[in-house]
Amino acid sequence: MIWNDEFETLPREALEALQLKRLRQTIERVYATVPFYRESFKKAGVTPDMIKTLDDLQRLPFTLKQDMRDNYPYGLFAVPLEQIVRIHASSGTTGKPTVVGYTRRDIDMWAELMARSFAAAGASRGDVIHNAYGYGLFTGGLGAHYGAEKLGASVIPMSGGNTRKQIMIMQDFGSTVLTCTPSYSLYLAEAAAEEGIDIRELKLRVGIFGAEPWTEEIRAEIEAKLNLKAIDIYGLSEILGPGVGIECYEAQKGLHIWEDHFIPEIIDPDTGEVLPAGELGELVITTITKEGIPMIRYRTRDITRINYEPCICGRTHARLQRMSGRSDDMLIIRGVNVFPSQIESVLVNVEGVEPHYQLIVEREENLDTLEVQVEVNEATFSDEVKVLQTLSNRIRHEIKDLLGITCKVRLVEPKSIARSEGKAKRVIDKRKEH
Ligand code: DLL
Repeated sequence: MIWNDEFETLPREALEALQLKRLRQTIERVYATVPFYRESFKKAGVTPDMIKTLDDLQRLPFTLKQDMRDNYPYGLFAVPLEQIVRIHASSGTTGKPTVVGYTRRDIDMWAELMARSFAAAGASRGDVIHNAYGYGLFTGGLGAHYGAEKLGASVIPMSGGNTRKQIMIMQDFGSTVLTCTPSYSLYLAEAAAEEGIDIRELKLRVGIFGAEPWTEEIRAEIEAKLNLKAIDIYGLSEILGPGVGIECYEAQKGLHIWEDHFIPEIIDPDTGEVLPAGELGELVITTITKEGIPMIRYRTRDITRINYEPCICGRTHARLQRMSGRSDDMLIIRGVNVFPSQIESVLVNVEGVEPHYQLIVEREENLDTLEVQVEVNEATFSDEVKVLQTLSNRIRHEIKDLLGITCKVRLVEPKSIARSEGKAKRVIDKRKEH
């Protein structure tokens, strides 16, 4: 269902005119209120009056996560703290978190975009939305919560964790929509089975999964195991939180990025050059309606491509291909670029193993080594050693065929790899510890 016909189906020309108007207002505002932007624009020799077309955006410098860290905690805010009604932060793996602030209007806009996203995913009032994204500094929980209320659905604010209780509540309260990370949805299915409950029999019909990379293969697995339609949702705290983009129920092919609020660009991560539509590169986003912390050409590090072709759902907003990972998650193993998602797509197609895996990277005598640890299912686990040997050889060969690298494959016991209640940790790179 289309939530807001006025904006979601705007013809391209009108959409771009709106973007330009909002972009110019944003640039003027940040130039006047945020010293960081004024300085960086000056260094690039740009003043707000020079932004006359959407292409002029390319004259502006990028904003990096490091710039947020350098201005920790409130340095990039464009309004005084009295106007900020909510603060979130993303947990950096190293150092201080990045802090974001929302004005009252930002919160309303976010709720609106999340309601829009829920509607695009096929949810509506009357749905019981089981929200298992974590509540707290992480944007997932509250972001989805406000959107679900705005939609008019009944939201269950579960947050992450307490997995058994989640299953009981889903069963007793008749949850119809599940929101959590894709990895947690599989954990829920597994935990339900342990309780003797067939999760496929519950009322769940749609799952809205994001916050971590996942593959088409995992989608198929989730849809089969939970008996629902799995929709991909994208977002990041620096830009908004969940609801920057979402797949539509009709096509399930690419995430519509809400272009009346965000301008996407795809760049070559090495040169910073803007790439033509359809090419794979790093996503850069400019916010054009945010008040608290507007972001100009923010380098997301997420790798995708953009598609402006019309979609069968009728929305005119461009679509981003499913994220293939983050450029900073990309492993370089003996000079070969490897995304964890590439290994995942091999594993998910192998009979006998489960989609629970971890990649351990080490350096031995100056040589990178990769060990793929993957769980086998109960039936395979009790097979003879010879069968297991054949299975691990097969995985090793398939990875070699796809990526050209030799790795070690270790089949591990069912349920021995730690389950996550939020974002799954797939890579342990021990090289960084030395
Ligand atoms: O993960 C916001 C969110 C919450 C999105 C709930 C979707 C659902 P951060 O913690 O700041 O915010 O992490 C943002 O997570 O730059 C991507 O690398 C990754 N990510 C988010 N959604 C997807 C997705 C939230 N659908 C970072 N596919 C982003 C792949 C995703 N990666």
